[in-house]
Amino acid sequence: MQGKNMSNKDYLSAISIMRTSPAVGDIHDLVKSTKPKMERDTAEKKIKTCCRACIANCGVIATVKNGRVIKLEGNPEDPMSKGRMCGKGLSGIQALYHPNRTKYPMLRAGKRGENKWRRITWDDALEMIARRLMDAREEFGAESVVCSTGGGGNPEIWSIARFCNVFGTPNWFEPGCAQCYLPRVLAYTMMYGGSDSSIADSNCLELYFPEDTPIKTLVLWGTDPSYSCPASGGGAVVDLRAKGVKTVVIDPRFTPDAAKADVWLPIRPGTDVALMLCWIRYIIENKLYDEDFVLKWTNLPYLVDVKTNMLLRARESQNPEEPDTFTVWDRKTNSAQPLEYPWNDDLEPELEGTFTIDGREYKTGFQLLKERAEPFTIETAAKNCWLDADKIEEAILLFAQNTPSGLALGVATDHNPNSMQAAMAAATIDLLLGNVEKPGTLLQRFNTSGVFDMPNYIVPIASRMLPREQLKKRLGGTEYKGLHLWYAAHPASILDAMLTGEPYQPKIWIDRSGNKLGALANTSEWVKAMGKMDFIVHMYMYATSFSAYADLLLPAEEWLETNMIVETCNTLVARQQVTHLWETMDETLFWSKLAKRCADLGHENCKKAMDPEFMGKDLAYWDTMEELMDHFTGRLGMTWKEFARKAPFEYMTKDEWREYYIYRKMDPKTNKPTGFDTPSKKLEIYLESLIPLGRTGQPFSEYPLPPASKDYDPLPYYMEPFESPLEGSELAEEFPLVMTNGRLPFFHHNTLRNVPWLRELYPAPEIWLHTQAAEKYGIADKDWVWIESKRGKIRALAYVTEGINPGVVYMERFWNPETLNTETHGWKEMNVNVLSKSDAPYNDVVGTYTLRGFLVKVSKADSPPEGVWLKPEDFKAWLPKPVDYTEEIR
Ligand SMILES: Nc1nc2c(c(=O)[nH]1)N[C@H]1C(S)=C(S)[C@@H](COP(=O)(O)OP(=O)(O)OC[C@H]3O[C@@H](n4cnc5c(=O)[nH]c(N)nc54)[C@H](O)[C@@H]3O)O[C@H]1N2
Ligand SMILES: Nc1nc2c(c(=O)[nH]1)N[C@H]1C(S)=C(S)[C@@H](COP(=O)(O)OP(=O)(O)OC[C@H]3O[C@@H](n4cnc5c(=O)[nH]c(N)nc54)[C@H](O)[C@@H]3O)O[C@H]1N2
Ligand code: SF4
Ligand SMILES: [Mo]
Repeated sequence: MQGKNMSNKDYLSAISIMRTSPAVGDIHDLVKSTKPKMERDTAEKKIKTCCRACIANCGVIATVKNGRVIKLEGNPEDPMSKGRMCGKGLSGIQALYHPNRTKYPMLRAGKRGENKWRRITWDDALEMIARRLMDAREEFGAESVVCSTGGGGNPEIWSIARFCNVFGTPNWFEPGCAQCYLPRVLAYTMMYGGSDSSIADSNCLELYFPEDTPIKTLVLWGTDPSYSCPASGGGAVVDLRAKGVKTVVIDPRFTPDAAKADVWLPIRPGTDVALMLCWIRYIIENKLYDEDFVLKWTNLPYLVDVKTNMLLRARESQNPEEPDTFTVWDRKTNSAQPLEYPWNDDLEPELEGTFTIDGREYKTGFQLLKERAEPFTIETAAKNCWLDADKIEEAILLFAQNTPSGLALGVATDHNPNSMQAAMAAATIDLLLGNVEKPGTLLQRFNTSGVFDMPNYIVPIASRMLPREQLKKRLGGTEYKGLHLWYAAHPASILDAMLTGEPYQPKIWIDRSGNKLGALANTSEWVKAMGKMDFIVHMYMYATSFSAYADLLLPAEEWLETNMIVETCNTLVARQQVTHLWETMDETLFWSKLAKRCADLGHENCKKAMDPEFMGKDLAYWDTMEELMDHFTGRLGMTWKEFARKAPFEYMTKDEWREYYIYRKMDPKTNKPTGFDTPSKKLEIYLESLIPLGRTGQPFSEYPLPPASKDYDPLPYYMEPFESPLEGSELAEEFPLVMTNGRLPFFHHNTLRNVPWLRELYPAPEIWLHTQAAEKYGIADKDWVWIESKRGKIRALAYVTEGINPGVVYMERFWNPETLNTETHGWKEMNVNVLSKSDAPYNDVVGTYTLRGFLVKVSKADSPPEGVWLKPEDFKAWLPKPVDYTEEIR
């Protein structure tokens, strides 16, 4: 039978193992368990695990009685959270036993959006998905299958990339990636080769040792650890401040961290690179950088051909252990000279200058950086970024003179098209000061356990299995080659393809995350795009707005049901199944089972993925999570079970683990210092490697790819937000305010919006409005407000405050599970992503669109949106009902 003509029902009847289905039900009226109650051991057990209600992994002790989790508390053995937990983590029990959990695979029984579902077996569900995939592959090509996942920092993220590689589609994405963390990882990886500076992503590990870290100044740039990682990084910042560490906060809002800061710069959203270039200019002009370090350990003295933007090489290395030899301008001989790695005391390289060699013009990298920063004086930055000039100077001086210091860069700058340049500029600021691998600085390469092939990511991606011709079809993969670092496609290019059929039409969408309609920019367009799909699968813990438009729902495990190995500083932790409910499944296991089904249906690469010999270090697919875990714990000489019994434990002492100055260690193979993990072994502030990346995808893509439409720029540049509020902007006449977002301490992305005690604390999203703006638009505190952009209109509750830059408004993402069964499906009422912008311009290297820093207008509304819950008693319906069977694990 031809796939395109088949309905879900046809697919089900095509599956011979179809069982009689129970009655059709409402999405909230999921089938009650029929399993009998078991005899129970009534003793209380304490199980050491770790939380995953956000991307930190705080140590947890779970108390279990009768197979039920009855208490969660922090584990003081955890070196980062030190026994703290936040409200989201502590809500784990309400999330786990939520009455609306998706308990079994559920197939759509009515029309899309009608919300009628019937229970099917996992066997039937897998068979149906596999047949759909195989048919689509045959008819339209494997690239017509799009997969997506979620959760920024999800250690199982590669399980989806792996499945896509094995199945043959280049199209998987995450609403993070280009919008979260990838720009920072890419910049710090390419420029330094060690950790980046994101606190919320569990980096900046030096901060967790308040007892002896010498750090004196910490800059929190577009990050708010008090909300984004309260129990880990947020706690660390509190401990450091108590010890006298000074902080600078660069955030349009007076956040809890801003309230405690020594200097607060309430920046205009989207203008960070202008301010960063100003810091760079000031540091250079006032010689606040570490000159000796910059000369010896960065590539800034190397000569750059101004026509090609490439560094002048005296010799290309034939030995992979040795870097190329670059050229400097020697002051002593007034001539270009090769500089052998690492240094030559006989030379006196110029840091600044323009030179002519054989009629061609060359400049040092430093000279080019200086010229790039030249227009960004303190005064222009103050004007452009809506800041006070004196405060900017005070912040720079604190950072540059009260040292050691470090700049922690958050996700704010990943949320606009200037993303990659912001990460490059932030790294530059730290590196100019030599803030790297010294005690008291943030950029470090502390030791690791060696359990993982890639830090904290467990599933091998098997990238070689994606055929070259398929890789070339990756949507957005030619233009935004930075995405190949994570083997990912470009969300906005996927959206375009779904809507227009260009360059081809995606047909199937499998998503394993919360609510893409809350996370992706310009929600209404995504809803339209969903309408163009033949088949949509949603795997999650409960139904969300996304589920309303899906065809098949799969039950995912809550974190208290999952197993995972986690590395926290010098400690290894087991996130372990504390209980297991209904027929929920781990995402990683789902992809494994699906690959097996495709193999059974004759998919050659899926068959190969079952063969341990063929797969080698990419691992053959596993049948249980324990089998997968055993592989990695085997590296420590233990089974997963033994590991889980022992964890958490220190795999090396803290002092051994916290090793500084890795770059100076002698490499026995070359008898030279190890250097940094970059092609030149120097810090590549002049990021020449962006040029070959843009032209070929190397070193990240598996195969060379056609060039992007233009070369990427090796130095950071500033781009004014496309929707600019500055004078002369026509759009600003109608939409005068700049909208931005940031985290709330109550929810992780779109999760937990249905947890009674969290919604009681924060029933509806607030829009932060400056008192001046409130007065101008006739809005009082606690009024309902309409907020409108070019793309849509939503409501929120006014929070009128002095604590925000007067031209800026702020609101977090929100969706309303209580209106899931209405025609809004919960995404239309108060979701800031109805307003955000998914179309161009995009970041040139990674394709970032605009989640923060677009224009809106506000007006008073008469009432809240219909049907939303606001009173504490409303949320009672979501309290756990202790009737369902829960399985005892041990
Ligand atoms: N306007 C606006 N939009 C935004 C943002 C913003 O600030 N403003 N933020 C953006 C950012 S930074 C991001 S990252 C995206 C997030 O957007 P999504 O990634 O779509 O968000 P969720 O899926 O809700 O994220 C949580 C998911 O991760 C899963 N998860 C977490 N840990 C694990 C794990 O260990 N294993 C498995 N299998 N699953 C896990 C959770 O179950 C849940 O499904 O939203 C983006 N959208
Ligand atoms: N509670 C909770 N914790 C989370 C998450 C969650 O959803 N909820 N998500 C996790 C994920 S995936 C991520 S990426 C991290 C992110 O965590 P962080 O990196 O700490 O980032 P945010 O808290 O999103 O944003 C930081 C601050 O940026 C400010 N801001 C907004 N626009 C701008 C701007 O243009 N420039 C500057 N300089 N600042 C701006 C906001 O006001 C906000 O206070 O949090 C993680 N932790
Ligand atoms: S910060 Fe809160 S939600 Fe995140 S891992 Fe820690 S306890 Fe869990
Ligand atoms: Mo993120």
